[in-house]
Formats: sequence, structure tokens, C-alpha cells
Amino acid sequence: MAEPALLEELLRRLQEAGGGGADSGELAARLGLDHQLVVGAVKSLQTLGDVIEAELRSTKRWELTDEGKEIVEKGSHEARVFDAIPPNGITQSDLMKLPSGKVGFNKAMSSKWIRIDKNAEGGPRIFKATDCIEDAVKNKLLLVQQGKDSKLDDKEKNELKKRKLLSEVGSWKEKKFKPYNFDAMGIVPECGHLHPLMKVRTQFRQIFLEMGFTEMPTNNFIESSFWNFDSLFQPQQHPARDQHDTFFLSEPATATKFPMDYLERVKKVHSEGGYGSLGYKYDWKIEEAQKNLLRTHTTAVSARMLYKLAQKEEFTPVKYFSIDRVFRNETLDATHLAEFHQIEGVVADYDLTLGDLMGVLQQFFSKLGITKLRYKPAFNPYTEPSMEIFSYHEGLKKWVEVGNSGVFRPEMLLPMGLPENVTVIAWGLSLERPTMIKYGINNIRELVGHKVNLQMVYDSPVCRLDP
Ligand code: FB9
Repeated sequence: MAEPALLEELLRRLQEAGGGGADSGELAARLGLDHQLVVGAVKSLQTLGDVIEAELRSTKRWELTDEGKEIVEKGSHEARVFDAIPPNGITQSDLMKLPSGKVGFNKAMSSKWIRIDKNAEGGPRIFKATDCIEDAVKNKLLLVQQGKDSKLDDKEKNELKKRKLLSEVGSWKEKKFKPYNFDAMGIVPECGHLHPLMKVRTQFRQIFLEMGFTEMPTNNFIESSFWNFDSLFQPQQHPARDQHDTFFLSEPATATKFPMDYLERVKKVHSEGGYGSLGYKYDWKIEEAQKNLLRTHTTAVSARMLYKLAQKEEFTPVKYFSIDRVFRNETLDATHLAEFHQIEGVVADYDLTLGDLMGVLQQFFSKLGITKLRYKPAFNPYTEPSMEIFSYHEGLKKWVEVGNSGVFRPEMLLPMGLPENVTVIAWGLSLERPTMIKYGINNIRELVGHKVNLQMVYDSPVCRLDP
């Protein structure tokens, strides 16, 4: 019954009852509704203001047991025994085989509904002793089911309770409660589980955000060679640009949309030089730049962001970061797969120096608990100078490489249109290496790939990178 109809029915019943009011339990039974539904309706009426008065009564209530409900439906056992006896009687042994035989026989005898002829041929035989009976047990249970248990006295109710046909639904005060077991472990809630890589990514993201960096949009695994290599002043004949280091796409094989004025400046700086650079002096081909690939580093995204920055009317310093998947067609081993997550930080401002780069690296890695940093000169096509970053690993008692860094070359920045006195420092590392160290995983295939044991993901603890 929908709530509005129940509210109206409740009000109608109360009107009929006059000043006597109504018992919610009896009303629920009469309406065939769950008592709590009626209680809810009473509470709804109370919220309307002075519509009704209600008082809480923690009364004992009687409910039929399942057997009690069956008796209301099919009659008491003794009544069923009486109905089963044919006019010419039935042997006692056959009667006892009936479903209600054992329980109903004694009650039917004590109620003098049946009689026994012990000398009958073929053994003791049972006959009806009256023409009709009144099934008192069924009628009393029916009254209780209709919420009219007040018509039964306590003796009758307890008699039915003793026969397990009624049960007393008392208030909580009569209930016996088990003591709380404060040592009990809670049920592990069914929920999702974050992969350790995603937990560590969140920690790195938090570090960048608290350093004031903004995340770059890295939601394109596919990139053109132009943005992945040419815009970074990486020459078209560089070994990293061939098939065995890079995954090129066959469909769509080429990209065609480029900012053509910028593309011309990139072509020029590669083939003829410019901005004080000699360039690479080779015949730069747009077809090479158009080849689509799976990006080999997130520095392609940094290039796009820096180009976009250069298009603004007025240059404003920025701090960008990215953490996302990159793909390299490399030989696989226990710690290298054909893809990994690159973490990259980029700072663009006026007149930044290598000192600024070392300073930001010190701050960044100190948040990982890495304090003893040393730098080693290195080479990247798009940064000059470049430095490999090393940290002293107390556990391994040796210096381990923790990343790479550098200052983007003018041949990369000036064709974009950035002002001459703007310098851009950047660094990168992988997400897998720190994750494997943090979670004590030695083989990359235990961390990522089709052989990963999902229980490891479920069981992996929360990750904290800060010291
Ligand atoms: O992550 C790396 N090592 C690392 C990082 C953190 C770490 O944390 C410990 C818990 C405390 C431990 C180790 N490396 C870079 C170094 C090596 O693992 C190296 O063998 C593998 N490198 C990857 C590339 O391999 C093909 C790690 C990956 C890497 C290297 C360079 C860059 C990004 C990722 C870069 C860059 C860059 C440079 C200049 C400008 C912009 C980006």
C-alpha cells in the first residue's frame, strides 16, 4: 500500500475508533502490513503538526510460529486426525502413519473427538466419537493472526506458546544480547583495488602539486614523429627513430595537421641551423615527421605544451609535470618491458640555470627521501647540458641512477617562438623503478603484464613516498 493511501487509511481508522485510538500492531495485522510500515506512517503524520497524537508502547506482542501459521491454514493436528478417520474407522497403526497422526491422536482423544476399540478384529481401531468438532486451537491462532490476541487470556496464550505455535515478540528490554566482541576483525569490504603503480603515481602527483606544478594532458599514446622527435631537435637519422627502437603505426600511418609556420622553422633549424646553431645539415623530410608512432617519451607532450605557451601574447613562467605511459621497442629483460611510465617535470622561466635545475631536483627527490644526489654529464638530443642523476642507496651501498635531466636546447625552444631569455629545465625518471623498490618487487613481470598475481594488487599496502 503506497504511503499516502496508508496515511489516509490510518486517519480513517482513527476517526472510526473515535477517542479510543488504535493499536499500531493490531492495525498492521488487520491491514496485513508489516508493523514497521504502520509505525512509519504514524511518524509521517506526526511531522504534519497536530494531526494525530501517538504514544510509544513497548508492549509484548505475540506472533505465530511457522507451525502456528500452518495450523491456521490447514487446521490443528487433532482436527486433521479427526477429518482423516473414515466412517468405518481406521487401525491405530495406520492412523499413526499419517503426517499429523502422532501429534494429533492424543489431543483428539483428550478432546473426546475420537474413541478406540482395542478388541476390534485386526487390532485396535479408531472411530470418530462425535459428528462435528470446533477446532479451538486454529480459532485462537486466527485471533492472534488478526491482531486480536487481547481476546485470549494469558493461560491460553502460554498453552499455545508451550506447543510452540506462538512466540512472544517482546521489547528489546527482554532480549538477551551477546556481549560485544571488540577483538572481532571487521569483514573485509568488497571493493576495488589500486595497482601499486597507481598508488605510487598518486604520491608523485601529490609531490608535484605541492611544489606548484600543473599536470600536462597526456591522454594521447599516439604521437607524430614531428612532436615526438623533430620539435625536440632530434635529427631524422637518429638511431632512436628507427623501427627497432620505436613502434610506428601502420594505420593511420601519418599525421597531417601541423602548425605549418612552426614546422617550417623546425625544418630550417634541422637542415640549415639558425639561432646561432649550425643545425644538422641534412635534407629534412616532412614525410619522416608525419610518421605516427607510440610516443617514446612524455617529452613530446612537454614540446606541445611549450609550443602552446609560446603562442600566448605575453610569456608567463610555468611549472608542468606528467606521469604516463611511453613505449619503446627495446630488448626486454627482468626490469625492462616495451613500455613504462615516465615521470617528467618541466620549469620554464627567465634565465634559469643548471643551478636552478639542481635546486629543483634536490627539492623533488628530498620528498622521496633521497637526499644525497650527484650528477654525471650525459647527452640527450634535446637538452644541453644534460645530467644523469644519481643517489646513494644506503641499502645497496652504492650509487644508483634515479633519473635524467637537462636544459632544453635553443634549437628546440626558439623555433617555437619563446623569448630568447627564457630557459626551460626538465628532468625525468620512471614510475616502475621506484615502485619496484618500494614494494620489494624484483621482476617487472610481477608488477605489470598478464602474469601479474592479482592477489598482489589486492594485498599491496598503501604507499607513502615521503621520508
Ligand atoms: O627512474 C629511474 N631510476 C629510479 C628512479 C627513482 C627511484 O626511486 C627510489 C625509490 C627511491 C629509483 C630509481 N631511472 C630512469 C634510472 C634507471 O632506472 C634507468 O635504467 C631506466 N630509466 C628509464 C629509461 O629507460 C629507457 C629510468 C627511465 C627514464 C630515464 C630518463 C628519463 C625518464 C625516464 C628522462 C628524461 C628527461 C631528460 C631531460 C628532459 C626531460 C626528460
